[in-house]
Amino acid sequence: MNRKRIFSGVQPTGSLHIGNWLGAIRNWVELQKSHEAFVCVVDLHAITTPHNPKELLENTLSTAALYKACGMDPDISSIFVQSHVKAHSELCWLLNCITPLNWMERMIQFKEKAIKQGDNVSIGLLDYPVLMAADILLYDTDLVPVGEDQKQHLELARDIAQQRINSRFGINEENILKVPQPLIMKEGAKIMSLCDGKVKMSKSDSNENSRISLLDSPDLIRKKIKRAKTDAEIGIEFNNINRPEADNLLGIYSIVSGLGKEKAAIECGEIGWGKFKPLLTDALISALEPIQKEYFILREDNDYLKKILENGQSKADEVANRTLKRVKKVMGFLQREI
Ligand code: AQP
Repeated sequence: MNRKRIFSGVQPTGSLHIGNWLGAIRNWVELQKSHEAFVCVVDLHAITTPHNPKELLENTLSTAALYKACGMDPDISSIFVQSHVKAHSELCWLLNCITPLNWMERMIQFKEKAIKQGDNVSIGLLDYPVLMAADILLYDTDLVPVGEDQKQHLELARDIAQQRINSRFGINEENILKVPQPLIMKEGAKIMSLCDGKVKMSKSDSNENSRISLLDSPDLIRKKIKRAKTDAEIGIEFNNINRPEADNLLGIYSIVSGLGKEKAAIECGEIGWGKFKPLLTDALISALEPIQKEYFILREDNDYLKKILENGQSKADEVANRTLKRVKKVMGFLQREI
């Protein structure tokens, strides 16, 4: 039986944090057991805001190593670097030419990131969602596991596939591109900053204390959790709109402790922050320990890591080139035999 296919990726824009893990990678690890998974390090996306070349190189390798350390299995899933599969850039160009500009100007993430860039907004930043559409559509993806923040981009990918390719170029109502579905996980869908429970935890937040990175040492985790924003109430609870920090930190605890929401809410419902913070700290340190151990072993052997990425690339190339050929054919490009 054909397994349904998932596609996803993380930008190598910095050290991955627990939001990337709990909101994305952890779900891929579960999904790869029942789905065919294509996951890549989306390095082309990482240059849509100003970047440092040395950091891009290091972050690309560390992101790939973290995928594996978090449990992605290169024997059953394709793990690769986006820029190694040339079809991503080529399909992006084709889609650029048929996507209306006003669809792009509506994108919330563009507006938010553009404000931070001031006068230095690149065309790439505006084009980010079209590249993301190309990424997804190349693999005839059935499901895209994404955080809530990416829902609008996925909607755009669906509109491009359906309204701009299938409706315009499809012959005999046959779809050229598969229209993907979002897969938003309830738990961990949005992990918030440690400094403000209303703001998403993010790699690019200039305040390091706003996030727990997957490679933070136990001491650093302890310090960051100690400093995390709290309130004056006793009892750590979910769903109180006046207590976003309690909701966020209890949510993180419920996942990393393995207790789940119900049991975590009972355990922490009557304790104060002074008792809760050490519980959360210990649970985080224990959950990250095996990931960090495997990560540092992997980074000792960059050749092995590069081999994983090469194998992933060749599996990805095969599927992506087939889709690209199909799109080019219906758009009227002269086909080459080789
Ligand atoms: N805080 C979060 N909570 C839950 N999921 C999150 N994701 C990111 N932050 C959170 C999910 O991780 C995947 C990859 O994200 P990305 O790095 O490609 O882009 P991003 O969403 O822009 O992540 P950052 O950390 O905020 O990066 P920067 O600061 O570089 O922009 C996605 O599935 C995302 O939902």
